[in-house]
Amino acid sequence: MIEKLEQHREDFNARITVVSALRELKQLRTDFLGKKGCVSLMLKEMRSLPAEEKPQAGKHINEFKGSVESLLQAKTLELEEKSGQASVAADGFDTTLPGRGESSGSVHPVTQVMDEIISIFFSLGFSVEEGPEIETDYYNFEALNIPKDHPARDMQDTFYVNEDIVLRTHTSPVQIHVMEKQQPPLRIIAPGRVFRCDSDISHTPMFHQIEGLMVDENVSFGDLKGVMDIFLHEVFGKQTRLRFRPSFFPFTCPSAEVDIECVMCSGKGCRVCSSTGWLEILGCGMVDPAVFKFVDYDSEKWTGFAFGLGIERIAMLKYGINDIRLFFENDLRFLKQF
Ligand code: 2NL
Repeated sequence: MIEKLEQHREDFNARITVVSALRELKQLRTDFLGKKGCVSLMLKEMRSLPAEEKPQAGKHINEFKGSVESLLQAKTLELEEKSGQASVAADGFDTTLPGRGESSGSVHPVTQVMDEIISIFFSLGFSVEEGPEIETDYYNFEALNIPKDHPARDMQDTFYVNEDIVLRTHTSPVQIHVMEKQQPPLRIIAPGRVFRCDSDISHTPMFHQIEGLMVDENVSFGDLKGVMDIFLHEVFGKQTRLRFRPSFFPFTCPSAEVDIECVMCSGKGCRVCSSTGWLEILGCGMVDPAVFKFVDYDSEKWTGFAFGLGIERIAMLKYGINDIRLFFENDLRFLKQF
């Protein structure tokens, strides 16, 4: 037994002197101190020794075990120190390299503009309402006074799920739902995704819209102009000139489109504004009494204004982006600039 122990000791000493990596050291520990290592084996063999030899053998084995443990520990320290000095440990892991670090995310430009617009209207007393992206024909068209033969319902523009169900083409249905449930006075905005079957440099089949609605006694076109004025000057700067142009929407009367002085050329005329000096920003108007009839509001008592705008278009003008599709390609080099 003693002889065998000495053999193991020699073996261990020979092996530990040539160890040069922590991985090899681990193997050495397993071979000597592991469950099936030689120390365990010797302790097992000890049981078959005559009773009077057992204490002596046990003492030697334990002493050997202790010395193996302390030698392994010393070697571990030595190797760890060396790996620090040499930068690269024998197993190829450089403990002194700087970490890869976490790159922080950024808020999507469309979300940033959306948040900014929401906070402007919030300060004017509007609250945010949301609704489903899949709608019935009634809420998306019928209740907005868009009759069956209107061009806006054309298959080319609308994604039909079936004859009666569509992907909403604007967020107006949200306002119809709210008016059905709530009596005036009302001041709401409805931000969200909308869908139209269209795709080119300035159209994507999904984009974001914010619509707004205010209904009360004596709400006038002057109120609409005042609110649009505050809103657009807040987004594009106090010095930006605005103009209201007569327009048409089935759900408002009278209707207008609002232009701002071109942000690229300050009204001098350039490619972005097609040499007109003006950029179309939003559509708005006084809610058509026909819409109020659908939601059972008394249009003798209540009047209201509504407006709608595309977020991506605002973001493109604000940041000078010339292709709407960039917003949805998810190229981080693009997205991180905002
Ligand atoms: C545009 C024009 C507009 C509305 C949206 C609206 C909603 C209800 C009643 C009446 Cl519930 N009107 N919304 C009104 C005028 C214009 O959007 O060019 N959007 C991108």
